[in-house]
Amino acid sequence: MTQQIYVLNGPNLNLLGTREPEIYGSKTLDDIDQQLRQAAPSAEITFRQTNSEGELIDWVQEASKAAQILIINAGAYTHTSVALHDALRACEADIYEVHISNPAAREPFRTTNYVAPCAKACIAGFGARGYLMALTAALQE
Ligand code: CA2
Repeated sequence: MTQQIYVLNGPNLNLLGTREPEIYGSKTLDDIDQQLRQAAPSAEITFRQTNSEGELIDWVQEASKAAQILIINAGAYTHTSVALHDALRACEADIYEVHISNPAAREPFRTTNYVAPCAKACIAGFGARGYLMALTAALQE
């Protein structure tokens, strides 16, 4: 059976590679998408970004039905969204949380995390490489 993998990205991550390279690096979301597809050619990868909380929740619900693995960088919704937390709790896919930066080492408001309690594992602070690390680790589970 072909592995179905969803990679969901939250608000402002469409700006990756265009601003704040000292925090988020120079890779774009398209670069990351390509890198993951090259690393797992036999998997079916659905890679998306949205700035909308409701759309992100809709996609988590979709992933629950369609995928075995969900890799999610929820951006700032990580720190604010109880609704996202509830959707992730109900999600049947294995959830891997990714952050490009290490939120725990930044502003205090980034230490609240509504995603982590729902995740099997979290990778943070390794830059864009964290996505590939999460994918590789998830495929070895
Ligand atoms: O480090 C991460 O991956 C974050 O999820 C990124 C979020 C931030 O709110 C989280 O605390 C940690 C912000 C994404 C904004 O991305 C930008 C990229 C380039 C330029 C501006 C924003």
